[in-house]
Amino acid sequence: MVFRLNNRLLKNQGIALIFVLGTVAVISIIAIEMAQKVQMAKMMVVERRDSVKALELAKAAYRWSVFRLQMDNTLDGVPPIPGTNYGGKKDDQSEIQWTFPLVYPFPVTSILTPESGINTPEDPGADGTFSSTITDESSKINLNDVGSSTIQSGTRWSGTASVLVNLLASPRFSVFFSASANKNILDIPRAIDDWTDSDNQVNYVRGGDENAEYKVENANYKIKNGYLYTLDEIRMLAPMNDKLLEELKPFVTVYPFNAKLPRLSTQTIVPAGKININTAPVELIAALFSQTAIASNRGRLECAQNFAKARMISAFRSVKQGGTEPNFHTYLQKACGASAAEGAKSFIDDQVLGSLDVRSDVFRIEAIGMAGDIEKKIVAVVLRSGDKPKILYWKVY
Ligand SMILES: [Ca+2]
Ligand SMILES: [Ca+2]
Repeated sequence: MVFRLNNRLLKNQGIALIFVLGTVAVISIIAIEMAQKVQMAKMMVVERRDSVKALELAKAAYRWSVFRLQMDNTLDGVPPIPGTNYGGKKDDQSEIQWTFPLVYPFPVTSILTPESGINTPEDPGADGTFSSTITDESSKINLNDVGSSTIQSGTRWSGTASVLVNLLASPRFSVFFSASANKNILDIPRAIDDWTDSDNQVNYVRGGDENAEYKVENANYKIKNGYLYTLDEIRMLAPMNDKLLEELKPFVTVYPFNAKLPRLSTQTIVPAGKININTAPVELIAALFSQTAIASNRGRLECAQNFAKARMISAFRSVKQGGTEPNFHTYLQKACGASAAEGAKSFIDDQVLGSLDVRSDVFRIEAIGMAGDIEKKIVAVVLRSGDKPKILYWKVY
């Protein structure tokens, strides 16, 4: 009997112990979970704080970049100083401060030693950092200016379209348009032309449905009939492919354009963007020259290379004949053997001349803010005009 009682007592005690242990385990799990939640909440607060900070820093970097561009504009108001690179409205890569990346905190040089008496902060980047770069979009071909207008005798291509065709005819792109590839260089401007104009008729044959080629893959496909908003959009053009797009990217842009004005193929194209001869890549300069004036690819490239050397010493101040020296026309006559004789073929077609400039108006700003482990990036494209820049594109990453 006693034994049986003891046995039951032991059993009860065992059950109690299991209860206690069970409770302890449950409490421990709750405690650990609570601690984890608190930790996570803390991390989220820090992350949110850093995220806000990083975005504000990126915005500050953007504002700084805009300020630099405006400052450059003000400096352009100073009259040109003859024989020097100073003053006057022009933009070139060697002179202008916006071509250098900007960072914050500003670099502290080693001359600030303890002996100098100036206190340098222990960790200047502790409160976050930013960096920004400005690149020139006016050094490129604006694809939204590529198009044709119907005139009585046929089709007239815009100057910008001619430059694109010349570029595509250069050796760099020959692989894409060989006879075996069964591709015609003109397919590209033709496709852009009908993509952006408001009608549904194929312009170069003056008839037929623009969508016909696209409907082969998708019966319901309708092309945009509006301006290109991004570069990647041109991948959707029927004659475009990934490799050609990558090869083209350094030379082309879609800015600026005015989405409010639909493009009518019956009207002559007035280019919304101008190519800056002081900053355009050498291959693009070569594509400006008329193929009838300099017949060989080699001749065009050599002339462009010489011009690129000349603009490094002194930025060009005007494009058309008779403009302020250094002048593009004078240079081409001297350096590229253009005949000065009456009736001689002009080096650059009039249409193309109308889409050239010596300064830049459109810039891409990449502004990055960093705080803690968080990085925020703003990519913006701005049109520098008047007092306030016009934002053409804005995206936060
Ligand atoms: Ca169209
Ligand atoms: Ca059309």
